[in-house]
Amino acid sequence: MKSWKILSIFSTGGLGIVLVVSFVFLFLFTSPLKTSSQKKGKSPEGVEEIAKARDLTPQDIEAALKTYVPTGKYDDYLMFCSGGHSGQVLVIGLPSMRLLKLIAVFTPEPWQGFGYGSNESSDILKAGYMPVGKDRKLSWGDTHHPALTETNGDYDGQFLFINDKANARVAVIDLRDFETKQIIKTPNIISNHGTTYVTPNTEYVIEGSQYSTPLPFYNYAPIEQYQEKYRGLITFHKFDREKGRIDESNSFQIELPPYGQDLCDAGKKESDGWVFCNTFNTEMATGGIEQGKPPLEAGASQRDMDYLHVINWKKAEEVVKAGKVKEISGAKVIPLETAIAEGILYFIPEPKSPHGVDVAPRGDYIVISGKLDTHTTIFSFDKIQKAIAEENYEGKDPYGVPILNFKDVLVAQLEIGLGPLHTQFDNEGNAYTSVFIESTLAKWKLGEPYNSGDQAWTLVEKIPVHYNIGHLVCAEGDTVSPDGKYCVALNKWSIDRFTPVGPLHPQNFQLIDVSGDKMQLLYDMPIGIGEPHLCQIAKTDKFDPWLVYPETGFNPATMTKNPKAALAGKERIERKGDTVEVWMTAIRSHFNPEHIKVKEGDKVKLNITNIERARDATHGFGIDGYNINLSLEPGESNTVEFVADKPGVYPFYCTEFCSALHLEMAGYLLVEPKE
Ligand code: RUQ
Ligand code: CUA
Repeated sequence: MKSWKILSIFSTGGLGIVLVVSFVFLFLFTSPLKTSSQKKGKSPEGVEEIAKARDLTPQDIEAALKTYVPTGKYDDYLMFCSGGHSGQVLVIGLPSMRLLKLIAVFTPEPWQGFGYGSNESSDILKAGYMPVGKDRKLSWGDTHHPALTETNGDYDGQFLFINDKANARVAVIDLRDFETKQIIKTPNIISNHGTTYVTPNTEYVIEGSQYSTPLPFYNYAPIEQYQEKYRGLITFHKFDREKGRIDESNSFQIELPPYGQDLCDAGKKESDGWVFCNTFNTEMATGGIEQGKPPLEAGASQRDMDYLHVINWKKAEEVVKAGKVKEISGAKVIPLETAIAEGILYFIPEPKSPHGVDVAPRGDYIVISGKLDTHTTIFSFDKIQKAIAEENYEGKDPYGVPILNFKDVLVAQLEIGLGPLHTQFDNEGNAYTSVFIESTLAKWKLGEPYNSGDQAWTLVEKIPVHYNIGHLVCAEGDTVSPDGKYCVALNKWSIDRFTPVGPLHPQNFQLIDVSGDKMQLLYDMPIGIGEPHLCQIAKTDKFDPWLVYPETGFNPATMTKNPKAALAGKERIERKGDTVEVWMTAIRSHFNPEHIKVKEGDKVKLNITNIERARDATHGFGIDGYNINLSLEPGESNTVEFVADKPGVYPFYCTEFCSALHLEMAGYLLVEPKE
């Protein structure tokens, strides 16, 4: 009995309970210094006794109090994180750091029934396949950068975008039901990285390419012709907020030199209308280590400076409207010469293999960090505008793009540590930069008008993080009105932070309280899913998700009521030739109908509706042996089509533990042999 109890605690309780229980046991059996209650064989009682028993410092206790969210209470913030190679998005509550949801995006996901059988979610996935041959199927994605929709530069909680670096795709998630609605395979590029970022009113979703390839799509050119034939591209995906979809017919691309375009950020407030993108490899190295050439990493790191791309997207929009574009693979592309001639593209030298570029809350400063540098470098938008107006260039790059004078647009360079990457902001004029090589988080002060006098452009504090911090994210820290309060260090390595689980270690998200004078590390969250990159944190009250679908028979793929949905009292099976169409309802604890009789070779079309209105009363629908698997949330209608190509008897059942008689929620697909 006793061991059963312990087992059930382990299987149903949270990590916290497991830790408490294991510690108490460890303590009881190993500690020579037993407290009074333990001597009597009891667990430690009271804060002091527990703290002593668990060897907790006052700081640990403070951290625990700051992150604990009691049962039934909600988190203050939602954090949306890329799920890396899982091709998914993770939704995490702050400050508890509890994983609330995993959103299926680029990869089939069984629990949500995303991408199984032939139905609408599979069609969403399919729309993102590579347009070669017979649509090359893609069953993974490498998500990097989520972006919440913005209104006036602030998160509005309506939609979320995320990219797939591996195949140059962008997805749209609707935050009414937290489900993926659209996947776009971007024309003319095969990899991306500087995406997704949105303009301040989500006019466009910005996507920079990364590894240059020949234009157009799938064109071949020998690597020796890299400089002439290979190109970078930036895509502006037009977002139609009414429809909740990217509108490809109003999207456009700009041709760029074959430099490794990296991350981007949209200007805001005074710099609205502009986009800034980093590059590395302006050397245009292509590697070739096997031929005794320097490896790509060495070739791409020879020059002291690469080029920050400064792009006037409002101008580009006009140029597209005026028709000064080439059509390549169905996309409108502004040629490089046109971008230069029309004043759309400028370069600024930026130090040492830059990575992050981040625009300050007022849109006035652009912060750049060089991966091989010890500084972050800050440019002024005003100075950039002045230099452009005065045509004050230090020269042109080999493709004719004007290069502004570094010194003329520079405001400050701050020594913050080796390997700075990304920067976020708070509500008190502070910036926070992740320092990868050093494994620290650096807090520093922006200059006028955020801070004045000796305060301006000063390093305030650094704290160690564990380990190899990539991105960091602060509460609403890339908007026009950051919240401060929390930052999360998104660490690539965890090394010794967690109980070992084999050579592939979890990553480590570290929650940091930035509200006081000193930064305080509050919580380590192991991430054992994919390799997350960026997250965004938004106040919970920005979201207003549905708790059940608004009408019975609702189709999440179209976000409207499906006129053909199966409804209560209208369940039936109809045959037309060799097609059998079924209208089925699901409610605790039965499907109706329960027998589906077809003939071998029949096409089966199944319309199923969950007719429950109760919150959380989800039913699943799986047909054994047919790889069919749906999740039906209350009100949801879904369809699935398949060919009954194998005779036999196939049970179908509800895959969610929905009720006491959940096991009885089942039926049979009976496939009669032809003869
Ligand atoms: S980046 S490696 Cu966002 Cu620092 Cu993708
Ligand atoms: Cu419905 Cu289990």
